[in-house]
Amino acid sequence: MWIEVVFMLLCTSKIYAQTCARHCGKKLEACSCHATCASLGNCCSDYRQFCLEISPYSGSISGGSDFTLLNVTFNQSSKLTCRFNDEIVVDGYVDGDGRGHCISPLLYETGWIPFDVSADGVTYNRHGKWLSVHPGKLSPDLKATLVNATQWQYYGTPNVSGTLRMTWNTSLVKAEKVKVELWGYREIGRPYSSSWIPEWKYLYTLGRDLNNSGEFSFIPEPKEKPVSDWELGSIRVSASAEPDGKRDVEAAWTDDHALAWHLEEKFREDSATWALEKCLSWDKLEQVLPNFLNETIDCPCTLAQARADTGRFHTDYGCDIEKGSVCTYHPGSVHCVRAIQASPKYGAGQQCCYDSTGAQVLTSDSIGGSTPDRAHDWGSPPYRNPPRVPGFSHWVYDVLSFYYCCLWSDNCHYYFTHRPSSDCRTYQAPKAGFAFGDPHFITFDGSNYTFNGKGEYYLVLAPMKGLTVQGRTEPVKLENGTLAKATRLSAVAMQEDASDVIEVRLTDREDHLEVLRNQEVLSFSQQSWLDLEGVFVFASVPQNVTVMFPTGAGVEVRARGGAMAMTVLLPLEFDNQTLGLLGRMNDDPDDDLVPSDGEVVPLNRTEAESLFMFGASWAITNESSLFTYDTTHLLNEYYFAPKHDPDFVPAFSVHEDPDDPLYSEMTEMCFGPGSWFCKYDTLTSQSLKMGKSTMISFRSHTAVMRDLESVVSCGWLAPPNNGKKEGTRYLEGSNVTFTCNKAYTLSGSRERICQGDGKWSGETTHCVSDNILGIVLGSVFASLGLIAAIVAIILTNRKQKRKAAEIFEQS
Ligand SMILES: *[C@@H]1O[C@H](CO)[C@@H](O)[C@H](O)[C@H]1NC(C)=O
Ligand SMILES: *[C@@H]1O[C@H](CO)[C@@H](O)[C@H](O)[C@H]1NC(C)=O
Ligand SMILES: *[C@@H]1O[C@H](CO)[C@@H](O)[C@H](O)[C@H]1NC(C)=O
Ligand SMILES: *[C@@H]1O[C@H](CO)[C@@H](O)[C@H](O)[C@H]1NC(C)=O
Ligand SMILES: *[C@@H]1O[C@H](CO)[C@@H](O)[C@H](O)[C@H]1NC(C)=O
Ligand SMILES: *[C@@H]1O[C@H](CO)[C@@H](O)[C@H](O)[C@H]1NC(C)=O
Ligand SMILES: *[C@@H]1O[C@H](CO)[C@@H](O)[C@H](O)[C@H]1NC(C)=O
Ligand SMILES: *[C@@H]1O[C@H](CO)[C@@H](O)[C@H](O)[C@H]1NC(C)=O
Ligand SMILES: *[C@@H]1O[C@H](CO)[C@@H](O)[C@H](O)[C@H]1NC(C)=O
Ligand SMILES: *[C@@H]1O[C@H](CO)[C@@H](O)[C@H](O)[C@H]1NC(C)=O
Ligand SMILES: *[C@@H]1O[C@H](CO)[C@@H](O)[C@H](O)[C@H]1NC(C)=O
Ligand SMILES: *[C@@H]1O[C@H](CO)[C@@H](O)[C@H](O)[C@H]1NC(C)=O
Ligand SMILES: [Ca+2]
Repeated sequence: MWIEVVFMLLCTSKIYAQTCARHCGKKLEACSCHATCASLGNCCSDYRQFCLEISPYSGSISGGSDFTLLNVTFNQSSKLTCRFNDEIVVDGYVDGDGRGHCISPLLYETGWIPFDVSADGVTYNRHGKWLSVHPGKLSPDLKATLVNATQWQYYGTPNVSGTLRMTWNTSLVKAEKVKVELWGYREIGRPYSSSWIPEWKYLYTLGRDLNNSGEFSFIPEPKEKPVSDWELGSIRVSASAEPDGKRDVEAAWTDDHALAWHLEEKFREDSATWALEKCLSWDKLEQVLPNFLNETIDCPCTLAQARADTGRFHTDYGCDIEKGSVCTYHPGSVHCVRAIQASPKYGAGQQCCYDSTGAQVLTSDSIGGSTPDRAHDWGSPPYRNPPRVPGFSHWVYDVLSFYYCCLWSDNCHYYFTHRPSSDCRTYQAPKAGFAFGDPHFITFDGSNYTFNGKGEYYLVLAPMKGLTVQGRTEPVKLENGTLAKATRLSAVAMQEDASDVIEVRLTDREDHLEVLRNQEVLSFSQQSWLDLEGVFVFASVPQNVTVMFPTGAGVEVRARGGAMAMTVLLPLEFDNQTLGLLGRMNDDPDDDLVPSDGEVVPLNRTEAESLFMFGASWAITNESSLFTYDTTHLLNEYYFAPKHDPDFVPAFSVHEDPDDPLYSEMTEMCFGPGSWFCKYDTLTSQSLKMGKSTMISFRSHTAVMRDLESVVSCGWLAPPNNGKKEGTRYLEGSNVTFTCNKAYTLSGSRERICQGDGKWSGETTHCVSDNILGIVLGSVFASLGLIAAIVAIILTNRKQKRKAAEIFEQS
């Protein structure tokens, strides 16, 4: 209550707006409350009307989740409806306790979708938001499962038949009797035009009046056209009482999948021929669709790079080394990543796969190679039009065709012609800036310093790129409760252009981070990945948070031993664009420390005070602050206090005293590179634990820097015609050797080595036939063949012309 009083009294618009925003769950400027003292009372008393809390707050993009409206009761005669995105109206109901429920609808987009609630079907006076999630990022408990996915995938191909089985968690459908329906997905209209739209259709019912036992088995029959033309879809389990094919009813959906099991009889008779025909027509289509390949980002050269460049690449859930994933579509690979951002014009995606030695796997060498995607699997804003529909579009343009060409028939070369792996010759690793411990800073250019100011500062300010990262420091508490003369990082807040503001802060629970979006705490209980406005956030455990922006900037936050460590990863496009505590990024460590208003401070440890002045100059203001001040402590210490506390004078140096009881353990623990930071932090905080976490953070940063080191790639080498090559690594020092088939002689280099300048040693390798006569005769026959072919073409052409003329005359 005291806080509300403070708000009333001070009536500062920023804090006021933040309060409203928190309550309304909207962006500051979109908040329906107005920033005046008079309306404050209104906002606070009836904000529940504006911002419904719901449970659960997220579900599949396919819809069908029943969610409860919390903190509001309805009477039984209410006719409840929910309206999503101002257009999709779904029925709700009031349960026995007077609590309202709605069912989430099918949405062709992911992220937060606003909805309004009406108790009379006319006035929509309550507002909330629903998080729509990509099926691949949804927890498996929230969907129906295809048991033995391989059997479903290949059903109807030679030797794959039998009974198909699926299961679901019965709590997903609150009904005794259920039915099982098949729904199909396709995209219609002219590609890359506004008529290109998604279509989602009820096809037929597989079973009805079944006990809701959580399990369904059936022996699928081949279907006839036109139903069998639906090759992609998903199975829905819903209450038997609902009419067939009714949209947006409570349901459990399976993952989208290729409907091998219901394709026409012809597929079962000869699946390879059927699939080849499909593969060829996809090949034709691809030839006329625009080429997106030069728009996608190049793959990292090594597995280490791919896993360290977390601002631009993220684990592909289908092939994840951490989960021991079987890489179904990428045999021979142990881990794949996807480019996080879709390409700007075409919404295309990039995927990069690596083998157990850490080398990239290329489609030109292996069926398990990395492949780019016409449609990014995760979709891309504005999402609702192909090829940007999350999940579905990717299936249509990149996955079904893989089934046709590679899985159901053996014609993968067609697929790889249009989806060749990117090599890594133009890949450039990002640069990393780092803040950790009692805060020490390692700039993007690798210089380091310690700054123990207390306040809120710009860590990165890159106005031309629209990126701001701010950090808050607070004094370290000693074990006996007094404050040390040192600070630690306790929160970071960031934004790029007009994105949602993301804040990550330490909480009272040790090593648990809290993430706020526009001043409101986010929950990661249902999924670890959130698609937000202009930013993605990933948090699989409470200690680790990754924030990813469209420019490719990434921020990694770690809670470790009571302190926060933070890495900012910036692509090279940020060169010359950054200022702030992490320095001016331009490959020159000597000019890193530019105060906000002045000349470069030379890095010189003996002048801790001038460093302190440098740090202080980067204090933010209340106007520029991205932070949330939602406790009296934060209000007093940071909002109504100088942003850089002039009264807080840290210890500029520490004294190592062999009589100190911590001394021996400390020297044992703090060794090697980074030991200075470890000792400093142990002594200022009088805590071995703090020193230890500093040491771990430093080593973790060193490992990331090593992983990001640039690697020279010479690019793929083709095997010679009539010969073979050995070796599929193309990085500096790699060695590729060539041999020729019998009756051919090798010319050029037998062995080529990738050199430091990115060029292969030696010369192009050829295999020359030993039988010169063979070549001469061969070419004679070839010429004869050519003449015959020309004659044949002329004849058929004539025939066709005649035929065309006949048809023309008839009409
Ligand atoms: C809303 O209801 C939930 C659960 O019933 C409760 O935990 C929460 O505190 C309530 N929120 C408000 C603002 O009353
Ligand atoms: C239910 O609500 C409506 C409108 O709010 C009201 O007119 C009606 O009297 C209420 N019925 C009961 C049983 O409370
Ligand atoms: C899955 O189905 C395939 C194809 O029918 C079969 O070969 C395999 O044994 C099945 N696996 C399991 C675990 O049942
Ligand atoms: C199917 O099974 C037969 C007999 O076991 C075998 O000869 C054939 O190779 C199998 N076909 C495929 C595609 O696995
Ligand atoms: C089914 O879902 C409920 C609620 O989400 C959960 O508590 C339960 O453990 C789940 N059961 C199974 C078998 O996964
Ligand atoms: C990609 O290629 C197309 C035509 O081939 C060209 O118009 C376009 O500028 C290229 N884009 C990039 C980013 O190189
Ligand atoms: C930090 O910078 C100092 C010079 O200011 C240098 O001697 C030291 O090696 C650097 N430490 C690390 C870990 O880079
Ligand atoms: C707390 O501990 C520090 C260092 O161990 C010491 O300097 C300080 O006097 C102590 N304060 C109290 C109140 O005991
Ligand atoms: C969290 O981050 C640390 C350090 O970067 C890493 O070692 C650890 O594996 C991460 N944990 C998870 C679950 O990703
Ligand atoms: C950064 O600025 C320096 C000096 O002004 C210039 O030489 C360099 O090319 C710039 N780098 C980029 C990437 O713009
Ligand atoms: C650091 O500053 C001190 C005092 O100004 C000066 O004597 C010393 O030479 C400087 N050291 C370096 C490496 O610039
Ligand atoms: C290249 O590989 C071949 C065969 O593995 C080996 O004999 C040769 O010594 C290698 N050359 C170099 C320079 O590593
Ligand atoms: Ca620099």
